[in-house]
Amino acid sequence: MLISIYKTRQYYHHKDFHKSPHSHTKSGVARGGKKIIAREIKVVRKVLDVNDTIAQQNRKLFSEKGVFVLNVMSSPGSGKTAILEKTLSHVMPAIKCAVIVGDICTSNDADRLAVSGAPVVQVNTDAFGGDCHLAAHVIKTAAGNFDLDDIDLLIVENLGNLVCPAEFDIGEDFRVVILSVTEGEDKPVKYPLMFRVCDAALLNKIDLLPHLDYDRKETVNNILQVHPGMLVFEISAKTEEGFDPWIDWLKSRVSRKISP
Ligand SMILES: Nc1nc2c(ncn2[C@@H]2O[C@H](COP(=O)(O)OP(=O)(O)OP(=O)(O)O)[C@@H](O)[C@H]2O)c(=O)[nH]1
Ligand SMILES: [Mg+2]
Repeated sequence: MLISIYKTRQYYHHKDFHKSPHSHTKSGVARGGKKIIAREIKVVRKVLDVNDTIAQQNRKLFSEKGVFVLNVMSSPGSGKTAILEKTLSHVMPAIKCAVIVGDICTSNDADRLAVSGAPVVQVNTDAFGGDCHLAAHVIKTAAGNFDLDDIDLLIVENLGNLVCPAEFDIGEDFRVVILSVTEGEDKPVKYPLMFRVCDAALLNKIDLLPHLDYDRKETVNNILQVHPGMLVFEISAKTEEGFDPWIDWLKSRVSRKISP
C-alpha cells in the first residue's frame, strides 16, 4: 500500500551541505581565503549537529515503540529495491514492516515495494534542489505516516549514491551497504566512509559472476581493509542464492530489539 508521496522541504538544503568539506564544485582553497573556508565548515558542522539532534530524537522514539530501523544504502541500481522486495516476502507477515524510500523523482520504487502489502512512503527530493540523502528530519516526518505501535521493522531505502547518505544519521539501528558485482572491486576503498559506517555489506548480483571478470575475494578484502570484521553477505536478488543467512541475520536483529 503506497500511503504517501512526500516532497522534501528546503530545510537543511543540499546547497548548504555541499560546501566544504566535500563540495561538488570548487575547492575551498580555489574559492578564496581562510575566512570563507572557516565559515563554510561552520555551516556544515551546524547542519550535521542539527541532524544528529533530530536523529537522537528519532532513535528514542523508535526505541520506545520497539521498532527496528534498517537504513539501506548503495550506488544507483545495485539492487536495493530488488533485495528489499525479496526480503519483505521472506519476513512478512511474521515481522510487521513499513518502508520509507527516497528518490529524487518518481514513485517507481514505492510502487514496487507496496506490492508486498507493507505501508510505503515515497520521499521525492526534487522539488527543492534534489537532495542526495535522507536526513533525520525527513525520516521523522515520513515516519509520522505510520502507526509505529504496529510496526516491528522500518526499512529505509536511501537515495542511490555511496557518498552523502553515509554522512547523515537518521536514528537507525543498523546500516547496510549494497555493492553489486558489476560495480568493480575497488568501490570500498574509493568510498571508504560508506563502508566504515555500515554494519553489514551485501554483495549482490552474484548470479552474474560467470559472465564477468570479477574477483569477489578482492572485493571482500577491500571491504575488510576499510572495515575490519565487517559482515559480508554474498547474494543474488534474482535467484535468491545466499538469502538464508541474510534473512536469518535480519530476523535475529529485529527480534533482539522487539523482545529484548
Ligand atoms: N542479474 C541480477 N540483476 C539484478 C539483481 N538485483 C537487481 N537486479 C537488477 O538491477 C537493476 C536495478 O535494480 P534496483 O533494485 O532497481 O536497484 P536500486 O539500487 O534500487 O536502484 P535505485 O533505487 O535507482 O538506486 C534492475 O534491473 C534489477 O532487476 C540481481 O541479483 N541479479
Ligand atoms: Mg531502488
